[in-house]
Amino acid sequence: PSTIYLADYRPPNFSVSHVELDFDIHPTQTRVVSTMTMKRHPQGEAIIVLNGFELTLIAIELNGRELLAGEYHRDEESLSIPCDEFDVTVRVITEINPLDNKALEGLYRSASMFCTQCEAEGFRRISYFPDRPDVLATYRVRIEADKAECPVLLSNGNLELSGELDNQRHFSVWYDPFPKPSYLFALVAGDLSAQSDVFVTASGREVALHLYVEAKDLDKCDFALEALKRSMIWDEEKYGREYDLDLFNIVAVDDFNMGAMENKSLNIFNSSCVLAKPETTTDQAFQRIEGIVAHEYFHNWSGNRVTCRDWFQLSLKEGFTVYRDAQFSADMGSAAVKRIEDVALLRARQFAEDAGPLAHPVRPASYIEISNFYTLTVYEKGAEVVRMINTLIGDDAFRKGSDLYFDRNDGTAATIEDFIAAMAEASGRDFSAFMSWYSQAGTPEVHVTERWDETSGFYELAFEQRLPLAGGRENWKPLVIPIRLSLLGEAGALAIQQAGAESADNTEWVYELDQYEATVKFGPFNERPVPSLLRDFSAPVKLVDTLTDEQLRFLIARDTDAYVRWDSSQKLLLAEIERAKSDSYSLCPKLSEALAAVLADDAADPALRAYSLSLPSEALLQQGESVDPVALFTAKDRVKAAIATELQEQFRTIVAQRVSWDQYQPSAEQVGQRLLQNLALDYVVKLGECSAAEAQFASANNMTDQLAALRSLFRYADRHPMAEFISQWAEDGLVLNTAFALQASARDGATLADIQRITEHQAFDFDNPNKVRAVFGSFGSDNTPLFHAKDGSGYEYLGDMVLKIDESNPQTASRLAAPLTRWRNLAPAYSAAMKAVLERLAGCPTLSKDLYEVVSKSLL
Ligand code: B3K
Ligand code: ZN
Repeated sequence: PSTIYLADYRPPNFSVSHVELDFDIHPTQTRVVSTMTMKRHPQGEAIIVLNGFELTLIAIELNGRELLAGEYHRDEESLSIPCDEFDVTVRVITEINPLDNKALEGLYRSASMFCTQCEAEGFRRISYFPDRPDVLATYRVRIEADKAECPVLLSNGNLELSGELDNQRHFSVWYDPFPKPSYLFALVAGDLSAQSDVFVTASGREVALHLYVEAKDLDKCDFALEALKRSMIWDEEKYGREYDLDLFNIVAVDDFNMGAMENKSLNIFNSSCVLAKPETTTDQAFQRIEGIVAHEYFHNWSGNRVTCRDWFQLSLKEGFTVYRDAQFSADMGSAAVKRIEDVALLRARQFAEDAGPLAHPVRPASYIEISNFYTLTVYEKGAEVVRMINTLIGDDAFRKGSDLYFDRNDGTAATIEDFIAAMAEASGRDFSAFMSWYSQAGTPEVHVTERWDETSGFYELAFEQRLPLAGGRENWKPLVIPIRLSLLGEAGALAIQQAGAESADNTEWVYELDQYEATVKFGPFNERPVPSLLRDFSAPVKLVDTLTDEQLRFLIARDTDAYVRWDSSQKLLLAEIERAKSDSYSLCPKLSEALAAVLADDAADPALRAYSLSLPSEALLQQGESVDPVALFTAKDRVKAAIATELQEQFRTIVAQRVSWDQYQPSAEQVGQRLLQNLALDYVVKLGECSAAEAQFASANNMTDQLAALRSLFRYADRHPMAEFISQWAEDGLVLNTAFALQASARDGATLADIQRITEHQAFDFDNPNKVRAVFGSFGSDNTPLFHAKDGSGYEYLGDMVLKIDESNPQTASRLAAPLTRWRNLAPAYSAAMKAVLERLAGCPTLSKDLYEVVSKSLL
């Protein structure tokens, strides 16, 4: 497989201004006729290059004349036509087989419906086309299908025409007036029911909203439609972005590689990311659904109206849109809670990616398969970079910059430079040094040391940034790192005499570290301050400080920044897990006191209290060198048991006084309360006390409480109601997936045969990404004892499954392989066994491009 480089970007020879697409849909033989109005670029070469993959070519015409075999060149992935004219019409007739398409890219069948997924390069599986995001065309799409099988026929834009045909067939014609790249094309045909609503935009445009689902799911539509309307209002108010068509459709699909897709006016969603009702959907899923609905909607501007010049610019739309959806979720619920959840994810998973063999910059310089670059780095770190821009220039300039970016680039395919230029112009700030955030991979460390001079009262903070990769400073430029900070005294935050200190009383300041080393002097003070650093997690860095346990406990108790309070408790818990590797471990009494105080603080947000008492994830623990995952797992379990024992009275009280609501709402208030109650329940079950959990399992009126009870019992008790749960929800595929995931993460005494048994359940399906991820994704990342079994059998098993899935669905396979790429971080015994599996995969002659890239780069 060949490598594509950013540095090689060239505009296309010919672009397409308009395309007429005609689909004659039959399950195994769908005919696609594409008529493209093309124009040669002034500097373009005299050759039309079209991409195409696994297509049956029936005929090709240039300006109305059918081309003979010698008049064009065709290989596995493209078709090119020498052509020295400037304005041409190209017509291509191809045939495809949606039923056999298990890669779930291009046009495929999911249950009884036909649907498409084109980002990034799926359109080339539908027809020959310049399948690149810098070719923007208007589309008219005619769909013809069997009327009984596919009563609903949808594509982008507005419905122009529909009608009946002979042979029980019918058709509809759609026209999308907004020029778009092929990756935003969509088509859906099937037997679907819709729940509908209306939204009136700020300027008075009435937009019809439809959520299309299978009839059995009609009772799971309310929440997503409400979330959509909230997103539409929010984007008008916060970013001045109004919706631009009279129609907005969402379709729920069971077989989908990702969460959802922002096709112009026809968003297609993985059903797990849109269908919801209290009985079957957890609080976390409700919040995820709200965030994803918003994310896809926000793409209408950040992605669709302004798209990306090439796939290296992916973070231009994804980083910005993730930042926008995070701001939205913060506004809809608790900003502090949302921030902590995002930081926890970034640290656990993006930091690991950034330290592993597949580390890449937010704007990668090269790729083999672009699907492998829809990563936490491009999305989540990309969003952190946009957040830093906002922090550095302030809210007003950020909004001005955003307006300028949309105005100036509307209807075009832009680059990250275009985004930064707008932000620079709106703020008057020079971003040249900042740009290294886009080109340097790895998580920087910021080392900070304090110096306190008792006699003068001056207090200094010395900062040093260390960049992560080998090669030293000559290969790296220092980054611009905004460090939001306060200095805390006995009576609260001290006034900081620094220019630009942010808050009205000068107690908070954003320090910009833009050198390798720098020292800042504060004071004089008449007491020694405790520093509160990187408040609200103001930059995606690892802060390495020398704070004592006592200072950390002070921050837990006294800081006003929720992130710093949480982070301080996580630091103490991490240190505690380290200590718990020793058999003679016992819980540090001072930590126990600090945690007890957090738990008892009724004035604080219950969600924040719950997160402060949640142990760091295994993904976080397993970062570092020569890691022994099983030893860490055991140590974490000891800490958990010790906390359960020490704080048992408090946990029991919370469980006994549990609040429940007749009217379930996924509101911040209820979600926080359930989080805390279910955390307490989990600790109580850890002590071996099961009755409260059993009662909760049986009587819960919502999935959050039912699943929480099941999870604790399943993990820590011998008798658990898993079988009951599975039979209760036998008809609900999405709930069964959560049961599969929980079973696959079983830790005590489970065997590989148990995992295999899950895949023999009748509801399991190797072709369905949600099910495959539920079982093998959970196995690889949540089942430490079995996956990291000393004999290497867990690695072998995941390797086998990845190979099996790669035969039909390379995108999903290559993602599932991620846990196998971390061998370099592991202690020698684990490392050798994991590497052996990778080498076996590497030796497979049939690997997809996707999996080849992941495996080969992991072994480099
Ligand atoms: N843009 C899509 C991702 C498509 C991924 C294709 N491999 C979803 C999103 O980020 O909104
Ligand atoms: Zn996105």
